[in-house]
Amino acid sequence: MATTITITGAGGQIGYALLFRIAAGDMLGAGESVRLRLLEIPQGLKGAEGAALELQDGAFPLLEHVEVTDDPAVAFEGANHALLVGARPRGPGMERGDLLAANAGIFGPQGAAIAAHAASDVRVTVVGNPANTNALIAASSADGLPAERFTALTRLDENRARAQLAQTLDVPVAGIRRVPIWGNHSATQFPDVSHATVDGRPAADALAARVGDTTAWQEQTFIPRVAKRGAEIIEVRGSSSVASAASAAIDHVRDWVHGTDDWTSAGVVSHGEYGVPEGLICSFPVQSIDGGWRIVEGLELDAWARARVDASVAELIEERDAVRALGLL
Ligand code: NAX
Repeated sequence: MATTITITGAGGQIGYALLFRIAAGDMLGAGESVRLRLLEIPQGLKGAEGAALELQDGAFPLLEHVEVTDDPAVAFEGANHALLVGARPRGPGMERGDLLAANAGIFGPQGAAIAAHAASDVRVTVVGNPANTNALIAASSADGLPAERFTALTRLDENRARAQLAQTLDVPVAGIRRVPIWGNHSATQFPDVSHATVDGRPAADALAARVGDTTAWQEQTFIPRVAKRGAEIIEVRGSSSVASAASAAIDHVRDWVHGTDDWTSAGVVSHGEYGVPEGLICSFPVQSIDGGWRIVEGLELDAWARARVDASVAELIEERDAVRALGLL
């Protein structure tokens, strides 16, 4: 039977980059037929309808059906996967509280609609920003669904970090593993190279040979480059990251379904691991085992790394508390 995938914000930029790769089988595999449900707000419907026409013209062998709607109840009906991409961007003069409130007004009702209408095995990937807190709001509104089914995308950050490390070491990115993202998908994120491997061997010595003082390099070069890569893309390209974001979302869902043979990164619910308050959706090093994300436990964090993780977690706590103060959580 075909897998039903709901994509919100499907008429937008990332939606356009995602849909064709999903239809081509890049996300679930070449043997899996898919049914796509595209959810938009009324202003975005034309964009989604246009994409649906092009999907039809792609004659994708794995694509069984496409439906476009602005009704969440219809969009999430029977969904096995929900990619929540549509979000309210920060407008002129908008304070952070306004942004959180506007997005709570989207992700709360969507979480409730997922709980009411989606398949019992539904897995939710939140891409729309602020992704971690949006995922928290959706999970909190989804009565009867375990919070473990709600994740926030931090795979783009990890892919960027692995690519930067590969470039610094002058090795192919495929050999670089274990560069987890800790914390929030924001400028406070902590991309952590301390456990990185190249072709299965620790990268620390090779890195020190290239950059000298590894901590100074991380502080001055690596972390700002990764954390501000979105802004760099906007500056160079003239618009935000789209294809790389869609590709990371595909990586995330594919690994969630098919498993990983090493660590990756995802925003998942904390059960108190590494002292992160229970219930927050925080990015951790994770592995996908038997269809679920497991946080990699027992890693050493030195005082410098600990402070980085704590700063990003503090931001997640602030976002949660701001939404709570508005009575939206
Ligand atoms: P676009 O503005 O091109 O598309 C967003 C679409 O969402 C629009 O078509 C809009 O009509 C729709 N939408 C808005 N509210 C909706 C609702 N309630 N239900 C359904 N659809 C709704 O933005 P795009 O470039 O596609 O980016 C989408 C989101 O991804 C943004 O929030 C962006 O900040 C976020 N990103 C997240 C990344 C991550 O790694 N987690 C990286 C890329 C990106 O910045």
